[in-house]
Amino acid sequence: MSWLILACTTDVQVAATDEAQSTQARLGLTNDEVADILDFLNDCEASFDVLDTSVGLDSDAAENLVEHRDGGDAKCGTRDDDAYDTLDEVDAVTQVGDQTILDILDYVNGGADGAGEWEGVSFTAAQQAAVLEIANGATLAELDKGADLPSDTAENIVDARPIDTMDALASVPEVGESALQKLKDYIAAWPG
Ligand SMILES: [Ca+2]
Ligand SMILES: [Ca+2]
Repeated sequence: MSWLILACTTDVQVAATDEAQSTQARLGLTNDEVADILDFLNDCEASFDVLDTSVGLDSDAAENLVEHRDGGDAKCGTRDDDAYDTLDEVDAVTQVGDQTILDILDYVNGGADGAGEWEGVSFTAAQQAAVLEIANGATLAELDKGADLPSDTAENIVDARPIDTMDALASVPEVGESALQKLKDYIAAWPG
């Protein structure tokens, strides 16, 4: 019986620690990273469209984040705004989870020099532009044979046009790490 009591006690302690730990500590973020996230979210430029489309957040999370910041008048930059003072305040917004915060961080980091990572494949700003050009301008044969994509992946890319952002490209069905890597490798060879 004693082992059971011990196990229960341990569980309670773990739960209590999780509860007390800040979101920042739990995700292992630096103070600079947290400051960047808060600055980004508190800026009126971070509209629903930016959060939903550019950052690629779940639309409910994007809507709730903007609503919280903008306050009752639903306008950013007015007196009733409720700025995000801590990462815990961000985390407490409905539908916002760890992945939401990490997605925002990715976006904020990418914004610094224009580089970014999608499905684990990193792209410089120039590579992003080139890959989007290919995604929008290459023929089906070029995508299929030239870039060596599976034919259904190539067809999905053509069907999804226009593809305006890397997030949009990464969210095309069948486009994952392998396809993005192949498109990246195809930059130098694409005749377009
Ligand atoms: Ca307001
Ligand atoms: Ca606040």
